[in-house]
Amino acid sequence: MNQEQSSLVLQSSSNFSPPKGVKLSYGTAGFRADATLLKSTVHRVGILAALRSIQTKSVIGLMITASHNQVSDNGIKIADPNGGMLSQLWEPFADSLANVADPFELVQLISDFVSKEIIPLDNVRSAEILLGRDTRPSGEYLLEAAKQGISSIKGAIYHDMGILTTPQLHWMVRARNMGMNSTEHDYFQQLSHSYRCLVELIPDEKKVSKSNDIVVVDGANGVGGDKLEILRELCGDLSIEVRNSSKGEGVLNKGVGADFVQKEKVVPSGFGRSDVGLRCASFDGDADRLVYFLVQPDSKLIDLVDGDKILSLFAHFIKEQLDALKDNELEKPCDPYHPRLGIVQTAYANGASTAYLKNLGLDVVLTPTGVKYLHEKASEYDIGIYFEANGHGTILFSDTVLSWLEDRNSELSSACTGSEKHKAALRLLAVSKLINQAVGDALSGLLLVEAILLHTGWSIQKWNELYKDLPSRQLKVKVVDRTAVVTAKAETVVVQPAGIQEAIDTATAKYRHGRCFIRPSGTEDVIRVYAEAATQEETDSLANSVAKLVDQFLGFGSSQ
Ligand code: G16
Repeated sequence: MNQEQSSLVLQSSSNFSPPKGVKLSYGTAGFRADATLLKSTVHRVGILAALRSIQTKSVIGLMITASHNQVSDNGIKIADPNGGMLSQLWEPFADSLANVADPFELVQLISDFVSKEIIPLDNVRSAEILLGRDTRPSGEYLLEAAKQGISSIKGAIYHDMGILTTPQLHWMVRARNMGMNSTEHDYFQQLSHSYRCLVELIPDEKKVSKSNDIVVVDGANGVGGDKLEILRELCGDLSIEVRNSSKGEGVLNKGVGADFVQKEKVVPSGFGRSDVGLRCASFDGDADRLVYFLVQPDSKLIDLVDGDKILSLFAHFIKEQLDALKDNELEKPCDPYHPRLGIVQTAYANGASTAYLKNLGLDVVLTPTGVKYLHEKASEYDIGIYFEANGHGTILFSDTVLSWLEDRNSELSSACTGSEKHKAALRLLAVSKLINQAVGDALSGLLLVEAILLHTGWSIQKWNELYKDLPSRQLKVKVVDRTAVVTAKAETVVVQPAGIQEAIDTATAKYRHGRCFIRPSGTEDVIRVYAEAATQEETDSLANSVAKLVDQFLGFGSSQ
């Protein structure tokens, strides 16, 4: 790194000293902490994004958001050239960058990394970063910090895309790097067009009047509801009522939103007795998660239709289309290519969902929590469907399967246009355009769920009956140092601290159909506890007893 560049970084960084006595780490989805601690981290991630852009000769995205966390938190997510999360190979650099205190050491760290990665800093033609933020008030000053970080690398420029959902920004980055139209308007056009395409492909006999069939959406008091209102106008007769948009009085994620609904299994603010029987859905704070729910007759509790159920609905639909496309043995020549359909879940997946998917004959694999892991695994299939129970997921289509579908489409449109086989190819092509190929996206997920429900003629109740969830419970335990917990086997086993896994096993063995695991959260300063058992009472009892163990081994002893 030459003298001029070193001085630029040094000068810019002098306005952004890291907070003393705080260690920040790149977690499940980037950096996340109380917003007041993050200025220097965001500034430095601006530098990192510029370097990544130079190295990959591509556009990179930075999204200022803390997603499902409380409004006083904030964070930063980094979108790589393909629109996915930052390459895991760069995470150690991100960690060191966030924590180095001395400005000269910071310059040295960057200089060493630039040499190691052979990043041509002296000859920067273009480095381009797209910036987005959610509705948090702290987003404004953090965005400014990111801008200054980017500008401290010579030749790097940014485009401020304004307030967006996280998946919109990831989509834009991917589209830009693929040379496609990439504005927010293009995003809305692509989603609404492919949704309408799917609806037009519904067989006439299945088309029923749905004029009073409404979906009521909780926008978590964040950006998602606002964007959905725009999208709704482009989707024809899709009837959507948005509540808890960012324009109301409510606080972001407080008593509302996908994380609240999924974890607490109670009705979010703004919903109640008049919603009993209606199809309801919830987004999280940056609209990368989607869950559905039904308000129970007591108007307080809900029947949760979570990410696992969305995954099952998608898997059922995709498999149906692939089956329709199979040539029967009498057809000559018989197409030898069969796309591999794979399902990716985490340990949080309800046991009943995994059993259902395996029963459909599907290949199901588990990864650790975090879209970065699920996405990577899903991309190994021709069509990979991944979902976390919390509602974060999408469907990935490989280039091979897309060109096969295009070929089948042209072949079938001349031979047997309008046949079910032809429509199956068209439906899969429409799904590949509707569902976000970069990251889980509540807006595109909602449109696909709605299109599939129309296609099948299923109510939410019928969809919910695909399988019956095993009772489950999730708890959070505040501990002294959550990094003391180290897990293995896709987070199903704790290897550190010694002895705790044996204690968890002993507790679990006392319950019928008991299953329990713990893991450190990568977005909040807590240990998460997940339990399943034969009844809700037994599940709650198991979760509580393991939470006590966590507290005894690692906590403040508050539950003793
Ligand atoms: C992020 C990740 C998700 C993960 C969630 C919770 O979601 O993108 O993959 O499931 O955090 O992670 P943890 O249990 O480690 O706190 P979001 O929507 O908060 O960005």
